[in-house]
Amino acid sequence: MGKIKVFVTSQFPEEAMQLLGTHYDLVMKPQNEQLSKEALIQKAAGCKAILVSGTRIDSEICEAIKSHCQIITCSGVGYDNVDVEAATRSGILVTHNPRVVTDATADLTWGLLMAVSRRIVEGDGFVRSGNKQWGPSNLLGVQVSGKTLGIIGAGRIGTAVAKRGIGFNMRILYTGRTPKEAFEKVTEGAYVSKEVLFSESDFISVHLPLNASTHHYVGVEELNMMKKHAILINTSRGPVIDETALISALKNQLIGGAGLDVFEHEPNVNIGLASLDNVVMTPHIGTATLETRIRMGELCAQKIGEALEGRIPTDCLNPTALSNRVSSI
Ligand code: 8YV
Repeated sequence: MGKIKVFVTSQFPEEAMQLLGTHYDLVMKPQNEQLSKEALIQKAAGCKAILVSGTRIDSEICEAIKSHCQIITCSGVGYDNVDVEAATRSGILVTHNPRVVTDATADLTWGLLMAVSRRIVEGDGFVRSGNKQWGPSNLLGVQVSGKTLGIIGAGRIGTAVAKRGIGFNMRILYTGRTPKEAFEKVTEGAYVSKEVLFSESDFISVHLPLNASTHHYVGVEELNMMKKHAILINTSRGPVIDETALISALKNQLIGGAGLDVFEHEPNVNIGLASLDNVVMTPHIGTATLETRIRMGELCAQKIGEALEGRIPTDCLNPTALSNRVSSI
């Protein structure tokens, strides 16, 4: 019998693809092409698993693939692109990778924070342009050390970002639904209201999953609370910030700047952001280190194997889906 077919929606580094390819017959979604729902269903036909990175898997797709697909494995920690309830109804297990993404994403968060606060991208352009007007008042940025860092979402990545702030002698504030003892133990951070965090922080980093309660968590009201030189960083999900409100606040210099790795309608980026010097942007590369991406591939291969052996895979979001599995699989 040939290898089991697995549908892969995004090209991972060669090492990860080779590893996956030793176990499975990989069916690739055409890269940089918006596949229609019907075309995706057709491409995924006969595949016992789907390895997904951002591609939307809705209830219609779940219903169409349930006769052969046993698991949808999300390459990262976020799974807002998958209708998990629909997958459960269709008997399809869904997994994600909540731990492997932490350090790479926290590192990039700090990369954006430093790039915005110390105007590194502007400085690079300044040097490359051959501008000779160097001097003590040139490209003045915002001091990071000793300032206040506000963390929205005290999960693994928010905690890792805060721990890095300790090295900069920062005062750590955090907010969220409830206080997190584990976060406070390793960061000495103080749990405060959303209002206090937005009004007292010099740097705010957002680490929220995307769902109905976090959509536009940062809007006009929150941006108006921020200090004039405060900097907002988002490496979580674009729609947690009202991008139109953010552009207005940046243009009107209500806040100091923004570092963004995710966008409300990515890969389409609001042209209003591209025209601003006080914004540094990257194309959703929070986990884009070779080590992390290879490990993500390894973990997805492991979880596919667990599911196809009839077990509940590690980091499964919907184990009850097993009881709804189509008997013909
Ligand atoms: C991307 C992420 O899924 O972990 C997440 O939720 O957004 C990232 O890991 C990954 O980089 C593939 O695009």
